[in-house]
Amino acid sequence: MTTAHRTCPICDSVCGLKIELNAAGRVTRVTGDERDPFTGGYICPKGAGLGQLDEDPDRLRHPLIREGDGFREASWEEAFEAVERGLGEVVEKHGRDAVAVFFGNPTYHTMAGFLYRVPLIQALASKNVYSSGTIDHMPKHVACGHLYGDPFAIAVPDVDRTDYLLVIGANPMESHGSLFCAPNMPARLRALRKRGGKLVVVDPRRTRTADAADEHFFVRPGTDPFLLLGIVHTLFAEGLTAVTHEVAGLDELRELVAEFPPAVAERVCGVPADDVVRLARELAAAPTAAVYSRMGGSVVEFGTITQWLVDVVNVLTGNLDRPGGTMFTKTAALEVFRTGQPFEWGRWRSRVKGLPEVLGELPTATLADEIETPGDGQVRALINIGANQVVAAPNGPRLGRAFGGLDFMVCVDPYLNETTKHASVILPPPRILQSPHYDFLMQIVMVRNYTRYSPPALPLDDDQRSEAEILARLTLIAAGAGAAADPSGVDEMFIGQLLTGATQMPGSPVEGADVAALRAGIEGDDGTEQVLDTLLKFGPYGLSLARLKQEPHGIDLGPLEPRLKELLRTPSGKVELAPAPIVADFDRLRARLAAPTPDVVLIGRRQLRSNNSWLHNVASLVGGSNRCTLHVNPVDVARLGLGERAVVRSAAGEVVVPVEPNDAIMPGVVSLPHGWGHEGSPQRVAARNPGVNANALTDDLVIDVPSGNAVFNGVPVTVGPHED
Ligand SMILES: Nc1nc2c(c(=O)[nH]1)N[C@H]1C(S)=C(S)[C@@H](COP(=O)(O)OP(=O)(O)OC[C@H]3O[C@@H](n4cnc5c(=O)[nH]c(N)nc54)[C@H](O)[C@@H]3O)O[C@H]1N2
Ligand SMILES: Nc1nc2c(c(=O)[nH]1)N[C@H]1C(S)=C(S)[C@@H](COP(=O)(O)OP(=O)(O)OC[C@H]3O[C@@H](n4cnc5c(=O)[nH]c(N)nc54)[C@H](O)[C@@H]3O)O[C@H]1N2
Ligand code: SF4
Ligand SMILES: [Mo]
Repeated sequence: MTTAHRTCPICDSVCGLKIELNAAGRVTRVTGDERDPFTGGYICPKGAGLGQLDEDPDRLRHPLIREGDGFREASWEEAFEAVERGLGEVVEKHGRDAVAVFFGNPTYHTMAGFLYRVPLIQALASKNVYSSGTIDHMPKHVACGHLYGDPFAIAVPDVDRTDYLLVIGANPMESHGSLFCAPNMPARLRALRKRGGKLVVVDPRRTRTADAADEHFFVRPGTDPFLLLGIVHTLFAEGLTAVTHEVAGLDELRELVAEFPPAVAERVCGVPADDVVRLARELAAAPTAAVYSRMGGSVVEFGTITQWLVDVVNVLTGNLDRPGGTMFTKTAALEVFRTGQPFEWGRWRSRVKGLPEVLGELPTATLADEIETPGDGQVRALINIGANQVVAAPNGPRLGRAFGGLDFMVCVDPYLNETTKHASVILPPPRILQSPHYDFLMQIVMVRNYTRYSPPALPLDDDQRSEAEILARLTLIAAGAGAAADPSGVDEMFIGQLLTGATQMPGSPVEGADVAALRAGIEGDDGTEQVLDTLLKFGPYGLSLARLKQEPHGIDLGPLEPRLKELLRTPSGKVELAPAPIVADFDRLRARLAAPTPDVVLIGRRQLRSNNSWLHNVASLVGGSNRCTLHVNPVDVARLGLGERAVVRSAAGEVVVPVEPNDAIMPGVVSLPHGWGHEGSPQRVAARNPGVNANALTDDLVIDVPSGNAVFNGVPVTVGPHED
C-alpha cells in the first residue's frame, strides 16, 4: 500500500486528494487531503471517483491509426510518422494556415497543455488557433483587457472576507467555482452568511447556490446587462459612487447608462425596478461587496458587456482591489508573464467571416466555416488537444460533419468519442496518476495565494508516452523538424526563452545575470519539472521545485493583497471605464431592446457529478440527478402539453429528450445540460446512458461580437410533445 498526495485535476477547485494505492498500483480509496492548507480535506463525488475514472477500461492505451471506417492500434513511432506525413502533405500543398490547432478544456488543467501551448502555436505559425476559451470565458478576458490593459487581470470575489456577494449567472455550489478558485465553496458561502454577510443570486433557475442564498431573482436569459445597467444608473443617480482608483471614461459611462434606468431592467429582465434600486443601494452601503458572474453572463449574446459591467460595478462601489471586494492573485509561477504590451486584438481576422483575433485565437463558432468554405487558406487539417467539440461547440454536429471532411486530424485524447472518431491518428496521454500536476492557470484566480506540485504517483510503462512528450513531438513536427527529433529540445528552448526574458526584464531578480550560469542552477527530473523550477525561481515568493517537493500538501502564500497598480497596463495608466470597442457594442444592445421576446429560450446547467463531456463513463457518477433531462416549469409543461418526452427545435437542429417538470426554473425557459449525446459511443457506460447533445440546438451563427464567444444561454427554441 502507498499513499499519494495529489491535486485533483478535474475542476477549478484544485482539491488536495489522498489517494491510496495497492501493490499493483490500483486505487483503493480516495479522500480529501486534510493537511492541504488551502483545500482543507474537501472532496466532491468526482474526486472520490478519480480511481474509477483513471482506471476506466475504455481509456485508450495505445495510439490508434485510422483504417477504413475504424482504427487499428499502432506503435508510437508509426503514429508520429503518420502525423508527420499527414500534416506535412497539407502544409506543403496548402500552406501553414491550412492546419488549425484546438486546445480544449483539459489543456487548461494539465501541465503539458500549459507548457506546450505557446511553443506549438509558434512552431505551427498558422492563424487558425482555437480553444475552448471562445466557448467559455473569452468575454471576461476581453472586458479585463480593455479595463485594465491585461486580459489576465481577472479579479476574484474575496469570498472569505466580503460582506455582500452578488452572483449573476454562476452556480458555484455545483460547479465549485470557475475563474474563482475557492475550494469547498459550500462552506465558504455558509461562512459568509454566518458572519452576517449577504448572498444574492440572479439566475433563471433556483439553483443550489440560490437555495443557499438570502435572496434569489429570476432573470430572463441574456438580459443581465440591463439589470447591471440599472444598478449603475442608480449608483450615479443617487450619488452612490465611491471610486478609489484613477479612472478614465467616468463621464462617458454616466451618459451611456442614462437611457437604461431600472424601469428598463424591469421590462426586459423581469426583475422589479424597486429591487434593482435596492440592489444598487445595498452594494453601495455594504462595508465590502463583490459582484461575480460566470457562464450565465458569459456564453450569452452580450457576454463582454455583461462581464465589463460586473467590473464596472465593483469599481464604482470602491470594491475592486480591496479586501472583501474583488482582488487579484499574486501567482507563484506566472508573474513573469504579466508584462508586455497593453491588450491588443484584431491583429488578424478570420478568412470567411472576417472575425477579429482575440488573444491570438479565432472564435470556435467560426471553425466550421473555415473548414467548409473552399479557397486559399481553407482549413484542411486539425491538431485537436483535449477537445470534444461535437458535443461542446455551438452547432456541434455541423462541426462533426466538417471534421469528417478534413484531409488529416490528429487528436491527443484518452478516449475514442464523438469528436475523436473523426481522427486520422489518436495519441492517448497516460493516466492522471502517471502525470505530473501543477495548476498554472488556476493560480490566476485563487482566493488565497497558494501553490502545490504533484509529481506522478505511478511510473509510465514502456509503451506509454507522457503528454509532455506527445505535445513536444507534435511541436517538432509542426516546426518541420520531424517525428524523430529530440523532444527535450522544445523544453530547452522554452527554458532559454524564459531565462533570457528574465535577465532582460528591468527590476527582475536576475536582471543582467548570465543565462548559462542560471541554466546550470535549474533542477528537475525532466523538462516539465525544469520549466516549473525556472518559473518558480523567478516568481515573487523565492520558491523552487525542490521546496514544493518537500511540501507535498501545498504551501499557503498568504491572503490576497491589493495590487492593481502593479497589473494595470492600459496606455492611459488608468482603469478605462468606457472602452471604445465595448461602447460600440451598445448599438447591438439597443437593437435587443426592440427585438421580440421568444416564447421559450434554452439555457444550460452543470451537474455536480459530471464534468463537461468526459465523465459519463464512470458508473458511480451516472444516474440520479446526473441525467440528461429537460427542466421545464410545470406551468409550461401544461401550456405546451408536454408528456414524458419533448421535441425541442431551434434554428440549428432538433432533439428529443425526457421532460423533467421542475418549478426551480422560470416559465419561458428550459434547461438542458451539455456534454451529453453519447449514442453509439465506444465508451460502454456512457453509451448505456447517452443523453442528447445540447449543442445540436445551439447556433454557431450567433456570437458575442467583441469577443467572438459562442452563445449557449438564451437560445430561442420551440418545445412540443413528442409522440412515440
Ligand atoms: N460539476 C461540474 N463542475 C464544473 C463543470 C461541470 O461540467 N460539472 N464544468 C467546469 C467548467 S468548464 C466551467 S466553465 C464552470 C462553469 O461554472 P458556472 O458558471 O458556475 O456553472 P454553470 O452551471 O454553467 O452556471 C451558470 C448558471 O447560469 C445560469 N444562467 C443561464 N443563463 C443565464 C442568464 O442569461 N443569466 C443569468 N443570470 N444566469 C443564467 C444557469 O442557470 C446556471 O445556474 O464549471 C466547471 N465546474
Ligand atoms: N451548450 C453548452 N455547451 C458548452 C458549455 C455550456 O455550458 N453549454 N460549456 C462550455 C465550456 S465552459 C467548456 S470549458 C467546454 C468544454 O468542452 P471541451 O473543451 O471539449 O472539454 P471536455 O468535454 O471537458 O473534454 C474534452 C476532451 O478532453 C479529453 N481529456 C480528458 N483528460 C485529458 C487529458 O488529460 N489530456 C488530454 N489531451 N485530453 C483529455 C476528454 O476525453 C475529451 O474528449 O464546453 C463548452 N460547451
Ligand atoms: S471539487 Fe471535485 S472535481 Fe473539483 S477539484 Fe475538488 S474533488 Fe476534484
Ligand atoms: Mo469551461
